[in-house]
Amino acid sequence: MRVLVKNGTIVTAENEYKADILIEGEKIAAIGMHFDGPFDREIDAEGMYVLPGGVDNHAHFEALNTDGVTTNEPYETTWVALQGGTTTIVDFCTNEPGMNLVDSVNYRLNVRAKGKVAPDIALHACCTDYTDETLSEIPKLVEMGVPSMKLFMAYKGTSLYMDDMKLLNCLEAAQKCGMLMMVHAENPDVLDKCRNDAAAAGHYEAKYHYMTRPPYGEAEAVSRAIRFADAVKCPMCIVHVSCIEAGEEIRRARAEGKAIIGETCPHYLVLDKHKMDHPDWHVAARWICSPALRDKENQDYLWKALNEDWLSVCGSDNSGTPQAQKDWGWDEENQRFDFRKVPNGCPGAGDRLNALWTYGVEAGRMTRQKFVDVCCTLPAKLNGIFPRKGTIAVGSDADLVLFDPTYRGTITLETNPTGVDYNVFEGLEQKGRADTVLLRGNVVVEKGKYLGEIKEVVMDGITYLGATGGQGKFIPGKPYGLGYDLLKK
Ligand code: DUC
Ligand code: ZN
Ligand code: ZN
Repeated sequence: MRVLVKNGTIVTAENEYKADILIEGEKIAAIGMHFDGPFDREIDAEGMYVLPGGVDNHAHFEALNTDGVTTNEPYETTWVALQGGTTTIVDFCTNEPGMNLVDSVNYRLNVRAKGKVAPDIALHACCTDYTDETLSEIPKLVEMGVPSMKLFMAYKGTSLYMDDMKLLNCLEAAQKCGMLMMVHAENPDVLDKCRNDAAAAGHYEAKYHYMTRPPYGEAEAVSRAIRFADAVKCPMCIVHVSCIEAGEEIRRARAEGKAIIGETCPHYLVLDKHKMDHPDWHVAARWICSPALRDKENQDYLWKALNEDWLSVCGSDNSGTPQAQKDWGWDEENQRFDFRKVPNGCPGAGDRLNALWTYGVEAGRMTRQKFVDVCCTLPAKLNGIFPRKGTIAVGSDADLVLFDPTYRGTITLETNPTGVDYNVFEGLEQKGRADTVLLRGNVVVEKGKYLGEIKEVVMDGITYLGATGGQGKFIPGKPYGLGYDLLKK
């Protein structure tokens, strides 16, 4: 197939210019003007910005909770990411019950996700069951194209929790083979103390979720993680940074030349904690995620941090927990809602670009170049999939978003599907949207709609809005990504 995308304005992390893009097969063959036909297809991008396909650094599909139950939407729902302009998700592969990480990666790619993923998919390992084998698995994961791993400093008392010794051991092993370490940084004892105190005082409403996850608990864990990473000289990504206190730790570390990358998420940039004050607990539970949504005052800071690059990437942290599972918050025995029983996480892969464009670019808080950098280019560099992904260049995969800056709308579940039965951004104004999306040269979204067949998919007795025939490919990541470049400075 020879496809010409013509008359658009190409936007990359460094540049913006009018040019046509010639696609041959799955790759960008040339960028320029006056290409000779014939073409199998010509796509007119007049009035559109032509952006690299989005790369989502942080997606959870079919994630397992501590009992090995999936509390996240199935892979068939990943079409919502494509519809929102994200052509590659970097998904987390947790341990399957009783399986090591290497086998879990194989199981995820060959069983769970096989033939179901709509965008392309890269993987982070996510150690949720540290065993004697874990450290020797780290170089094997890297060889398999999984050059990053997440560890949880929170959730003490569960298999997710990594104490400081395990964390240090993993950092040492990762540093030897070019793996990036990622951490969920919250101090578990701070959380447990606050949560126990709230329950003892009879406080179980959703708002106690944010009241018992104080910013200092996040900041303390961020600061400890940074010290460990720096001591071992292992680059680290602090994921889902939600507040000023945690961001300041990262700003200082980067100013000192430490190889630390910060990630924040759209929900921290545009939503605040009062969403959880909703009088109906079913509704309030939708915004229970970790770290918690914060006071509005944090938002300006997070935008500034992205702009000035002490937070570098914006991942969705898509955790589409359906309402039926949010409703696990109902404590039948005591006949009351209990915020501690609600699975943590919000869906957001579909609205990541919409939120960043509307409240970043359109609001004058970031340039289009910066938008591309935080949503596409830096996440690809971080995960070792650049320049195949994350930019518009000759030889890169032809993942393109024709972004219509004139679109105006209001976010609703119908217009902005999430795969589950609610949208946490419901009611927000939206300016601009992905009009047409190409994945490796194939048009998969037109006029803002995914072209595949949408159908109901049932997983664990819950119905989701899925799509058939996932065309997504596994994109193996290379080790020694962006974090290691910082280390050399
Ligand atoms: N951490 C995440 O990254 N996502 C959902 C829940 C959590 O604790
Ligand atoms: Zn986390
Ligand atoms: Zn996450």
